[in-house]
Amino acid sequence: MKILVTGALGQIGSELIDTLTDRYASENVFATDKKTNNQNFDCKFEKLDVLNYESIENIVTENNIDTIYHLAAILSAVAEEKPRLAWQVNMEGLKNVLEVAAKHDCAVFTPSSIGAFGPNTPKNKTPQDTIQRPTSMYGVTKVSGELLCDYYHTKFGVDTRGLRYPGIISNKTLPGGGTTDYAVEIYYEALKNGHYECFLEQDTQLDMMYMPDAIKAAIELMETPADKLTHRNAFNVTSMSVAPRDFANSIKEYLPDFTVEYKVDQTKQKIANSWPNSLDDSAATKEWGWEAEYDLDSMTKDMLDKLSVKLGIDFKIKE
Ligand code: NAD
Ligand code: AKB
Repeated sequence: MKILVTGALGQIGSELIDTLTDRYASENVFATDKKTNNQNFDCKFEKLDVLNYESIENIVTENNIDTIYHLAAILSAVAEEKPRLAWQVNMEGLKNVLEVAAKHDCAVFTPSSIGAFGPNTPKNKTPQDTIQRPTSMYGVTKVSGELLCDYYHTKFGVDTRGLRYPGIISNKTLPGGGTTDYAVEIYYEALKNGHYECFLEQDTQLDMMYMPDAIKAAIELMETPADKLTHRNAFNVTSMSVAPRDFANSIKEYLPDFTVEYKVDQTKQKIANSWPNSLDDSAATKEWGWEAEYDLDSMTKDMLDKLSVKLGIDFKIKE
């Protein structure tokens, strides 16, 4: 397997690269991003703008790439500020990757999101196949991307696969401008300042997942034999359905003096309100054995442990 990753310096890419190089060997992984800042991957890295078709094609042909993890994208909050840019990067970028994949016989992994659902989607236990009429530009690009990936599979035979990721929590790279970013920031601020100003209302219920589960899901899906898959683009996956208040309470178990204030950002709240409360991920379980490892408490312990080391803060979990 020879793997190209786009958007590799982002929240997911920066951790996916480490797993891919461990699993498939450094010489088989090629990391790229539009940015070039201080990456220290154990594999080749090159600057690549996914809006440049020729550059993608050159990397694919020169390195015999057969699998592309396409992560370059504009996330929901930034997309709402810059909708034209979001359409361009999320749709043109994806189309370029799919075209190269069709021409050079590459498999493609593209994340979708809970953002691919909208206000008239069933809110609780949102089914795999249901109404998708998102109202944010991010959601418009995500549902269009799912359809485009399906199209390239049925029309051109490209092995496209995807996951509808929930909000992802991690401790290596900060998130890139989404509606669920609060769920990462809250851990940093709890350790640094003992206080967090949350931009969503305390009872805004959304699906979330810890990064190790997000990476595991991507790799497991890509390694599943094709004949097992009915829903390629894209599978509902989730680990927990939680609100800011739940994160606050989970952190207080280990930092009892932690406080949270709610200063709502109306744009982000509106996006969050249009997304499901909880996903039904049984199709992923049935078709390729998906199962999350982390729940809120085990994630909180690991986040506080790892972040305290990273931030140089004297803190130990008391069991
Ligand atoms: P991120 O914003 O952290 O990283 C995206 C990366 O793409 C950045 O490093 C950025 O420099 C790069 N990029 C932007 N424009 C580019 C371009 N034109 N060419 C090349 N690179 C470009 O995003 P992420 O959280 O790592 O998300 C990766 C994918 O997963 C996206 O499709 C996102 O929609 C999806 N997703 C993420 C989450 C989450 O919570 N992180 C949840 C659901 C879905
Ligand atoms: C965002 O908030 O934009 C992402 C997502 C859930 O797609 N984290």
